[in-house]
Amino acid sequence: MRAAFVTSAVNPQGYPAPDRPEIAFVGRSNVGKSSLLNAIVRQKIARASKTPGRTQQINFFDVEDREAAFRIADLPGYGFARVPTEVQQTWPSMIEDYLQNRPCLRALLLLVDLRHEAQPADHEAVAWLRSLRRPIDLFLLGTKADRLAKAHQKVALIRLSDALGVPRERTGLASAASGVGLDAIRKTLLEIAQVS
Ligand SMILES: Nc1nc2c(ncn2[C@@H]2O[C@H](COP(=O)(O)OP(=O)(O)O)[C@@H](O)[C@H]2O)c(=O)[nH]1
Ligand SMILES: [Mg+2]
Repeated sequence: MRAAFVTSAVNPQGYPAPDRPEIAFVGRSNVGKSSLLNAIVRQKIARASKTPGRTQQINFFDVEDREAAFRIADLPGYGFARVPTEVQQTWPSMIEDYLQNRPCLRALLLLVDLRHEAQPADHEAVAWLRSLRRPIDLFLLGTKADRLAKAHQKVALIRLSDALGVPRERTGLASAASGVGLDAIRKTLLEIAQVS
């Protein structure tokens, strides 16, 4: 799998042409989106930030593999209290516009920290994603799995799956640090990209 940064955009005019299947990563700020993306493609393409909540644009990355080409959209994190109010108010309309109207969007990967219960912001995000005019496949990834003992990882994932109402076959463990779950995620991404 090879990946390259394409562009950052704050509105539809800035999006790349919708010329390949797109998969969006969503989740709370600091949940590990950028780190996971880097780990999946084994490259440092997304910046993992020390100042959470700063990325208020959509970052697009093209990914090529022998079997498929697709694009990952790294959406701004939600639910981080330290984001300036002004910014907090601008992201929902930008994200809503993206989710409602992006023609090549195939699936959403919702990232939730495996160590914690689903937060109110995660519940809100799921409810909101389910209220979109068009249904978009939703997958749930429990991130930073390395922080839990192996015996607890699956239990925590099932708890998140039940809490957020995402079927278990659409959930997975993820750790950028230990590599847990990465092969399964790569396989899922390729499957999504290959469905015509
Ligand atoms: N232990 C552990 N820490 C992680 C993992 N992924 C990310 N982090 C840390 O979590 C913080 C936020 O990561 P980042 O990728 O920037 O999250 P984002 O805001 O969702 O893009 C950083 O300090 C990362 O080093 C992981 O798999 N395991
Ligand atoms: Mg990030």
